[in-house]
Amino acid sequence: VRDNPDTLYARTICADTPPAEHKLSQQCNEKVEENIKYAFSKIESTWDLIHVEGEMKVYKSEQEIDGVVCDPLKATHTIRNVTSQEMCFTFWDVNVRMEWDTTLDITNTLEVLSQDTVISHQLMKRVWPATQRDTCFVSHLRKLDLSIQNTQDVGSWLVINFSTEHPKATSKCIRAKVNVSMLCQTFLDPPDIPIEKATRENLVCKIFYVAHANPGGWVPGSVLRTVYKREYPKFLRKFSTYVHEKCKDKPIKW
Ligand code: 18C
Repeated sequence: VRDNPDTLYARTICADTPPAEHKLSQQCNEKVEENIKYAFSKIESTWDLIHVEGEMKVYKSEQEIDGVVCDPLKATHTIRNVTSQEMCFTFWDVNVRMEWDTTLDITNTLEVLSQDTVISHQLMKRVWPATQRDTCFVSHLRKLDLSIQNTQDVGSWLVINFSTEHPKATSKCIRAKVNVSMLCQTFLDPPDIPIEKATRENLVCKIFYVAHANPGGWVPGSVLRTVYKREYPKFLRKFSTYVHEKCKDKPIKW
């Protein structure tokens, strides 16, 4: 079974608590599977390493759709002292998004579909000379069960942010389309320490972040690639520090 990647990925979505049902459940399930594949797919020769900073590595794969730069971005990172749940919950929690996402002017929650799924409408900061962009996307938090992969992790979580339409999502901006995911796994260091004895010092969190973004209209490719090369590492740095600081004096959330 473990040699068949499709079986492997399909089995990973069976978490212990089933996610809540709502009108976009089916689409969430499909996007969860798709993004688990993206997270664990090997970095092939089509990917360029564009940034290295300690444990953080950021890759892009050059892609244009109808002349518009839509480069998929993939980043891996490892940070200490936090769990996968703490990382993913914070990434998903709209109440704190403006505290770490410095690319945004506004985030608005248009609809709460369930306790783990919301629809967000966001205005991004304008980058001269391009027209301002907005996004409207479903944001879904999911606990995973990766035991079939026989990894040593003690907990794995995923957030997916994928574009949708909503009647309340109105603006004069150009609508960008996104399919973004953050998958995190918690490991213990040393690996054989009993989980009930673990402190924050024993936590290691591995992060897989993948972004597929279509700017929704032409922007100068060189400007976009320059902005991406600066903004994605900045986001990973800022977000990791934010979660680290926020959790350091709190009980561990497994
Ligand atoms: O994942 C992140 N944030 C999530 C929660 O907000 C969510 C957001 C996804 C957006 C993904 C990027 C969409 C890009 C659309 C194209 C914009 C074109 C702009 C024209 C530029 C010439 O999942 C963290 C996302 C970190 C994103 C980094 C790259 C985004 C670049 C867009 C630039 C806009 C602001 C730049 C800030 C400049 C400050 C002076």
